[in-house]
This record gives sequence, C-alpha cells and structure tokens, in this order.
Amino acid sequence: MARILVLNGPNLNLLGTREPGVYGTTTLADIERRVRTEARRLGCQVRFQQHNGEKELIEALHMAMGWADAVVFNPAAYTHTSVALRDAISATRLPVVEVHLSNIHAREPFRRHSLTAEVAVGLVSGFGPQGYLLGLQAALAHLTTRPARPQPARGARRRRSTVS
Ligand code: CA2
Repeated sequence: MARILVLNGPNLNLLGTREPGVYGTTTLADIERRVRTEARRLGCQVRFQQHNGEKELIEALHMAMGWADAVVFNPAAYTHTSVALRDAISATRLPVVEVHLSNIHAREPFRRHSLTAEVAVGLVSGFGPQGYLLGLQAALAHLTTRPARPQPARGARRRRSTVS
C-alpha cells in the first residue's frame, strides 16, 4: 500500500478562521478529514502534518525518506522564498506534488514564482481544498506509472557486475 505524507506550511493552521475571502471557510482539520476519506477510497496510507517553521518542514521531509513513497506538499509562503526547502525536496529524491489552494499565477507578482515547484513532479493550484485530493490522486498516478527504476545514463559504469 502506497504511503503518502501530506505536508502543510506556515499559517495554514489558520485556514477557515481568517481571510475567508482569499482562502475560504474550510479549516485544515476539514481538509485532513477529506484527505483521509479519499485515501481510504484510493487504498493508500496517509500522514497529515502542518508546521509553521522552515526547520520543522525540512525535518518532516527528511523523516519522510524513511516512511513515505511520495509527498503532497503545500509549502505556503515558503514556496516563493525557501532555497532550503527546495534543497530538502531534491535531497529526499521523493516525488513531491505541490498543492496550492489559490491560483498563485493569478495573484501578486511575488507569488507567481515557485522555487519548490521546480523540483516537484507537478503542481496543483487554484482548486481550493479539492486540490489536496487531486494532489493525492496525482501522487498515486505518478507512483504507478513512473519507470520502476531510473535507467543508468548511456555509457555509465554499473555499480554491480551482475545485471538484473
Ligand atoms: O494558495 C495557497 O495554498 C498558498 O500556499 C497559501 C499561502 C500563500 O503564502 C501562498 O502564496 C499560496 C498562505 C497560507 C496562509 O494561509 C492563511 C490562512 C488563513 C489566514 C491567513 C493565512
């Protein structure tokens, strides 16, 4: 059974309680319930976390290396600023599907660039809470359709003498 970490960045714990005009009235707890229901339907295991700090998010990505097959990640404001989170995503080598509630390309110019999406397998943006369910589906589709193992570059030396 595939294991997916659903990770949320700073201030998303305030969802549904502040700025409903921008982010709606659904709380993060509501989103977690919907994600868990969808995970049961799809037959995968999920862990759901939110952290306000960059350090805690990086540590959650490091921990995911020992448990998760993929990560659905809303890095929130760190999307636009954090080289450290981008490096952590690359370092884990886990497939990450980036999710945003809002369409970041239809907002202020500073939100239109994502440092983290450049190292993600894909991006879901602008579909509100439904984006998390789409992100989960996309992560599972990615896991079932990607090549089983990365192919060595042509001419590259194999690490083992046996060929399997
Ligand atoms: O659209 C998204 O999901 C964002 O990741 C949300 C971030 C924002 O900085 C990104 O540009 C786009 C903001 C999350 C903060 O959420 C709040 C919720 C309620 C009240 C205030 C902030």
